[in-house]
Amino acid sequence: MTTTLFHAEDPELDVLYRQLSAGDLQPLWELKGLLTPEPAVRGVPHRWSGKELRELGTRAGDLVPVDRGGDRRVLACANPGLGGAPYAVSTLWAAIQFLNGREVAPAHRHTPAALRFVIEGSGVFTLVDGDPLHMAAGDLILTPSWTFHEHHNPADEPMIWMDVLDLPVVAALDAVFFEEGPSEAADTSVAARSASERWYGAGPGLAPVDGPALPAHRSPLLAYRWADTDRALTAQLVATGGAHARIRYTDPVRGGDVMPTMRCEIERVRAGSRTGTARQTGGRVATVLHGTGRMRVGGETYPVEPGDILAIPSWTPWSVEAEQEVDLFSTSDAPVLEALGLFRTSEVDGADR
Ligand code: GTQ
Ligand code: FE2
Repeated sequence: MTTTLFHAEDPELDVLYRQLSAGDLQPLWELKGLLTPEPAVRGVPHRWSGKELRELGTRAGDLVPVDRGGDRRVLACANPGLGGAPYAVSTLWAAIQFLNGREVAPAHRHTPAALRFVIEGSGVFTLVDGDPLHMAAGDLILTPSWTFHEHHNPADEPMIWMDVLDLPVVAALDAVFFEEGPSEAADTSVAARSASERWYGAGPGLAPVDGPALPAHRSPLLAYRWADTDRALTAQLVATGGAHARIRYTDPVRGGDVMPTMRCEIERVRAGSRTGTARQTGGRVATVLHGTGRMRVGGETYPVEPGDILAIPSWTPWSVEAEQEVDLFSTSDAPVLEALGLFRTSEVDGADR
């Protein structure tokens, strides 16, 4: 197969163009849209309704066994601007995962990193390299790159949660590896608290002196509990007396982002107030944990309620307006852009974002 063939009026140039094509070469002067004044973003603003995600996830739970397709019953959010790619924005996978009562999604590991954020329910626990992490509403659970993970639902009720993965970034770097986990049954005599939390989740500013070696590229804490997050949001609103609080989930020892490719944040917007509008390079996916209101993303305005997932593409201004107090969790690929010196932000109105 030869590369694109360009044409020219000038017969000699036209010959050159044919030779270039045969030689797998392209003339830059004929190429459009490479060096754009601002990012040419293919993803578009989008909202997936939480109600619909729940209904369709439940239907998949009735119809599809869990061992089909990567051993996970997952519905991927496919941004309508991305030509059918199963990505919420060009750099992030977002999905809902549905696990029926008594089901197990077996162990595997992959180089793309994942996180889970729970909107409602509880009961499932995820084993991350053998460490059991309970999942309940408002919790953030990490499954970093190349850690074995499996999901167990010992309860009778199904459970649903949101997954976010850096898969598009890892795929773009041609660095995807995957392998199945050990097939022997995991130890499911589950401790009340994960080892990661016992060592690193003791409390603000308290780190073990002789703890297990810190993992090189990610937080040693794998579960961020809603009770702690809620307390931090509440305290920040008291501290500022304002109507908008924002928290970043961090490595409790070294202070950086929880994983090298994904930044996790949560914000609370008081009933009746509105955030400023700003934008940043890199994609973001957000989900509503509590509350109702409206989100503006680019030129779109979406009414939002719990469970909704929103795609906020790179360099797209966005803001939140709360009717009832909103708690909004979001993940962005900001750490990647920062590491590469490509992170930019700009306020569109209001300093508050
Ligand atoms: O739970 O292990 O949404 O491997 C996509 C790929 C979830 C998982 C996803 C996965 C998982
Ligand atoms: Fe996985």
